[in-house]
Amino acid sequence: MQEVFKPRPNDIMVASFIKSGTTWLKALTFTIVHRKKYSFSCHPLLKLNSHDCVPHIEFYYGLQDEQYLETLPSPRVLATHVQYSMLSESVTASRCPIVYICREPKDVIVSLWHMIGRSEMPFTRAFELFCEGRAPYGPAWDHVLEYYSSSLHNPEKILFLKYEEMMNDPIDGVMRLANFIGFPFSEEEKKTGLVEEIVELCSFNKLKDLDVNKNNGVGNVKIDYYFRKAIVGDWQTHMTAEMATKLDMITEEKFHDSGFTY
Ligand code: PAP
Repeated sequence: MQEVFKPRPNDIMVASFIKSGTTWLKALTFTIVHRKKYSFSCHPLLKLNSHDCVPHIEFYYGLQDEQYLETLPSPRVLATHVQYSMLSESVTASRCPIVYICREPKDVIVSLWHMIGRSEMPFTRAFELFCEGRAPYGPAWDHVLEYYSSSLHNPEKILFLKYEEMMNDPIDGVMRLANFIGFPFSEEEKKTGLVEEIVELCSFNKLKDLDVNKNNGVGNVKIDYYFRKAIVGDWQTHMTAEMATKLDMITEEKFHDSGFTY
């Protein structure tokens, strides 16, 4: 991917550490960008999982058809879980905007365990591995910090979003997102409630009950793992106070000098 992938200047890139709100951010970005193309009554998201609407670029090199990405019409909305420092210069130096979403790590590990670990190991073991930084795509904190500091250095290139803030005020989040990627809402669109409609279409409650998101699977992952609970603070049902304190201390130590907090 580093050697071959060449973004187009009008691509839009969704980036995240796993289990941090990728499915949601993909749905929102796709819907914002293509809002003039698709009506909401027969929208692609009603028939396709958002991972089918917005492909992860790294999965197409070596694993799936590399040419597929080339066949997509512009503007393409693409996604990646790859660390910022591992993206090629063709991506980081290109004009295409990157929208990153992060999530509180205690909720990330709970979500991750439900997706890939539950049948493999007890939660306590998955928690230990996560604390050691042993997770797909590396330690969560390094991932977040790379995108965070890059967003500070280059605020026009990277929009840094937090899952919890988006959950708290999705309307504001959607407007910031639309402005950043160059698809701002007109006054007319705002007046007619389009922003609210997009938030509703992409909401957890709407998407989780669709047949496509209940019955199918993406790769070898059951789709219900993409739509589990979507609760901020669900870690409280899985962790002891000691575990939470341990993870909080690691987070504090990792972010100590960065100015970043969740
Ligand atoms: P991925 O890395 O496998 O793509 P990702 O979409 O980043 O997963 O994260 C999944 C989490 O987002 C799930 O959280 P949970 O396990 O704590 O429940 C999932 O429920 C949540 N999620 C999925 N869709 C939405 C949505 N539309 N709004 C809010 N949260 C969502």
